[in-house]
Amino acid sequence: RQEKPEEGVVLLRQFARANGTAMLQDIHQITEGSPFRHMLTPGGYTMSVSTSSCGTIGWISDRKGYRYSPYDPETGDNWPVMPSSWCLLAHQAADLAGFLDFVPDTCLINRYAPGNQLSLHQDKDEEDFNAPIVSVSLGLPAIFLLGGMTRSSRVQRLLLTHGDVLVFGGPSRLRYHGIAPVRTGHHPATGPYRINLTFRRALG
Ligand code: MD5
Ligand code: FE
Repeated sequence: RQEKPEEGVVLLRQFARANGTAMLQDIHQITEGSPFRHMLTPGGYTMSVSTSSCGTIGWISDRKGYRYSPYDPETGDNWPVMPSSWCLLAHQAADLAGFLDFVPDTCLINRYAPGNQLSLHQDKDEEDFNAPIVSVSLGLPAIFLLGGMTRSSRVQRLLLTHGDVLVFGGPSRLRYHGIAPVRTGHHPATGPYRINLTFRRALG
């Protein structure tokens, strides 16, 4: 099942479903090394979403700004290695969406508790906007807000459920997007959480 809500946006419903349980086991192991934490925004606010990362570099935020770092500021160590099965899944999803040769160097792991949201923003901390971004949703459902090229553009709402994969690239790489507040619930795979894996190429 493949939907194309906009040019450069491909929704592969249930593409990661069969990998879900194994990916969640990997997430437990990765977050033993680099635990989930609430990043501080440059404006001094604490993000409601908890994050961790794996790969050769990881996304961080603090009073100094948003950027990528080769080590986890909480542990002082390198980020955990990205499982090769994750890299392959992201590569295959990008391929199906028409973005060939995608090799992610980082995966941001976002954990949403009930009520957590992500307000409209663009992902522009990466060096090369030609590479797509692949997003894997696990656990509780959420409403994804797909905006346009300006903050005031019309927003489409897409329901994302366990196993859904979204690919953003080309003319949609810099769209505004966000997540509406996650509703309280229980999912057999994740309990009270929604987890999103965001595969990116941070370094050119
Ligand atoms: C999430 N995470 O569900 C989303 C999935 C983030 C974030 O937004 O920055 O951690 S990634 C959605 C995305 C990425 C890049 C471009 C576009 C959407 N887009 O053009 O719509 O936790
Ligand atoms: Fe984003």
